[in-house]
Amino acid sequence: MKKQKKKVGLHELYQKDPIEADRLLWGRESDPDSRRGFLKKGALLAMGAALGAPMVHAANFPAGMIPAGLADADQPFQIPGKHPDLVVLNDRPLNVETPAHLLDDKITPGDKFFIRNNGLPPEESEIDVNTWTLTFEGEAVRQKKSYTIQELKDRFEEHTYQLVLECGGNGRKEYNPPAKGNQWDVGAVACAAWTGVRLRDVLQDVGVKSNAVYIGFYGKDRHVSGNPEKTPISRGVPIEKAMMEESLIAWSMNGQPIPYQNGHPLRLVFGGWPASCSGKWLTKIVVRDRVHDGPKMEAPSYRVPCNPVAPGEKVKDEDMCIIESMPVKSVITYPRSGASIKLGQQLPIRGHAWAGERSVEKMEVSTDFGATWQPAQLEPAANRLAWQHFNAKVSFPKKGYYEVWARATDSEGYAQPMILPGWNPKGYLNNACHRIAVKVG
Ligand SMILES: Nc1nc2c(c(=O)[nH]1)N[C@H]1C(S)=C(S)[C@@H](COP(=O)(O)O)O[C@H]1N2
Ligand SMILES: [Mo]
Repeated sequence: MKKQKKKVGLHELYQKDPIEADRLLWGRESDPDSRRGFLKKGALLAMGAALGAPMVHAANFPAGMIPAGLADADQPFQIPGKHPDLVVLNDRPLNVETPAHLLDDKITPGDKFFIRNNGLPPEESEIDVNTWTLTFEGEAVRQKKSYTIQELKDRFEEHTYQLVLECGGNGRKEYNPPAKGNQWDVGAVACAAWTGVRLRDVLQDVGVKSNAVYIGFYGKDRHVSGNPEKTPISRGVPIEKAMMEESLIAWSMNGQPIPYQNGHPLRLVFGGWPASCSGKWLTKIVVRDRVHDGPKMEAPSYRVPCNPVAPGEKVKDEDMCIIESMPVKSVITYPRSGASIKLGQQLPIRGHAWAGERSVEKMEVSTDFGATWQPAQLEPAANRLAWQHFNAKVSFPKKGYYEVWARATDSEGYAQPMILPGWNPKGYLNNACHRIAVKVG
């Protein structure tokens, strides 16, 4: 059976919030008070491309209105710069995942990189690479200090690492009883090559006191309520993780500026930890003398029961523990689920595996629902905290329906479970084996 994709249509998008819809689609800069707006050059080009011809009198076209040329076509809306087949789970805030077969690249390209926003990104007019500053403060810095992006580039050594970012809620849709939140399938994960400076080097320049326990981030995105006093998300990591070699303040993804929705012009990247730690549109880092307590640090956000619970059980906030390193996991990126082959043909299988702070030691595939497993070839990681690629060839004894399951085992001997792992109230950390359907005819 083919999975039902949720696509948000243009009309639905404009009905909810016409101004935000304009912004999403065209990057229209609008003044929320007068509800008027104008389109920037890039937006005009995008609009022209969608309409099949440039809109000559665009300056007179009212904000918040669907061009008739698009309103007739009942097409789903597309996010500028993103692949049209990404799946939109929510449009306010924007939450978009990548179907497994689109994760086939060894390094995830920007247009296929998932989006998980907790609030509304800064307006593009608020993003000026030349004046953007990152400020360090908090109980455990020797002095408050700010850097422009150029200063970061000039003063510190540049590093590039391939790092896996996976949302803590990736795989949530399988949990039963269901957990509230984005019903991610398997595609809230990606591994790109990130370039920037080590957070450690900058922290050392700022001067960190011995009482430092945690860092926290602040970004330039706004709360969905529109209340400027509210912060959509401010999470962080323990100082030990902040000081790791691969922990970056990045300005580039795959040699390009970071895509707008993924945190342009500056973000944190902490490979192997819930991606919620990796602050986008980064403007401030606080060095704390305690566990950071910004929005979505506190229970039950990004926490799981400290001890296993029965499905559906209520868990007290004080019994919820912060998620740190993510568990071992893999995804089959070829073929796409639903593939058909002829009897006698071998089917090539490929995908990626990752294991939080650990490495993947072994990769296996099964075509008989886990009764027997055959080893897959597993490549070493490009660097620590990057995902590893695997491939295998499988064959089938007779015509019929099969599933290919993939199972990774990490360097400590922990393997992915074949069925759902421990239920938890917020539906985090589902690392069950990925499976695809195959018909042999
Ligand atoms: N400023 C800011 N940083 C943020 C978020 C956000 O909403 N605002 N979302 C976090 C969450 S929950 C995830 S999973 C990752 C997603 O990164 P991506 O959108 O680049 O895939 O960013 C994290 N950093
Ligand atoms: Mo997330």
